[in-house]
Amino acid sequence: MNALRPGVLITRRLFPEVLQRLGEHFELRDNPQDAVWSPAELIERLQGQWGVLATQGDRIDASVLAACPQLRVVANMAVGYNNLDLGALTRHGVQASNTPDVLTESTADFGLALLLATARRITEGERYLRAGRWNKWAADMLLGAEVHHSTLGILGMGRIGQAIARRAAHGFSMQVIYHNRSPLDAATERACAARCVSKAELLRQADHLLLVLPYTPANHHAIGAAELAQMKPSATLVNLARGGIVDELALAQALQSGQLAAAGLDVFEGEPQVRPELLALSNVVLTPHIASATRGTRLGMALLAADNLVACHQRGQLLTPINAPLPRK
Ligand code: 8YV
Repeated sequence: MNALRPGVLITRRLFPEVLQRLGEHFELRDNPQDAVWSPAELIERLQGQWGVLATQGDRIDASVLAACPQLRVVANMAVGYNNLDLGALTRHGVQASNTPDVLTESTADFGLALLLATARRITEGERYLRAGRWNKWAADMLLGAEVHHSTLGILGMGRIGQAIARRAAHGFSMQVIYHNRSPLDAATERACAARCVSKAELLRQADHLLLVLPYTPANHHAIGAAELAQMKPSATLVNLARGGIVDELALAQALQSGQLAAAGLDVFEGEPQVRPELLALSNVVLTPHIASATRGTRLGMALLAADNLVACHQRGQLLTPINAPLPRK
């Protein structure tokens, strides 16, 4: 151990390029087995570390920070950072960063893919074929919902929502409506060909509703029984954001009763566990949190997280900070 080089913990198995870059600056402690650590194991491995390259499965809150007083910086390899207690980090003088931009386009591609798979019943059709049930063509077999020229509702109109809107409007001739904390400026709205509406109108008008908003306590179960009841029975719901935004039990009931046609889910409240109520349904497409999963994008995310640690060490400044902690005494 070189006493002059700060220690960095990498909580999950990452790419060799990332280890190499970090290894030029830090004493590394990594996780080549890719074990998923309990909170106590995370605390144990964080002892004496200056920084951590974390992922969205690593909860870093007041209890972790109190137990790891030497920790100065958390580089989260995700654009979402609901796994971090930002208030506690700020109070403890710990800097934190996320990975915006690098994942926008591939996540938007996946949003469209999941919407198409769900509305056009692609995975259901594949299961049907593989089960040997396809023995004749039928005019009414596996009929799905139109995607082109339909109305796409987007809840949360950040970078990913905008990239999805551009694809939907220009590639699929969809009408795009959105709801966001604040409306986009006129030029961005024009580029996305999108119109800002109330949440109630979004729910009522959307043929397909895509969720891409950040997960905060305020939007826990933002889509619950009351919201699902306002949607068209023919509608599709796609969640790319975080599982906790949707009340999954209410969703399973709506899908089961025919109150909602179909759902595409890449994220789950208790992931990697998925509710049996959802697994039992054929009108749900389920994917294991892979919206950003291309090699180029995941490598870009990991390198950006690594570069944040390097920049913080060399200049005391993160590249993509998400808090502004008071200087430590
Ligand atoms: C990541 C994501 O793959 O960036 C996010 O917020 O949800 C995904 O792109 C995942 O969170 C890795 O930590």
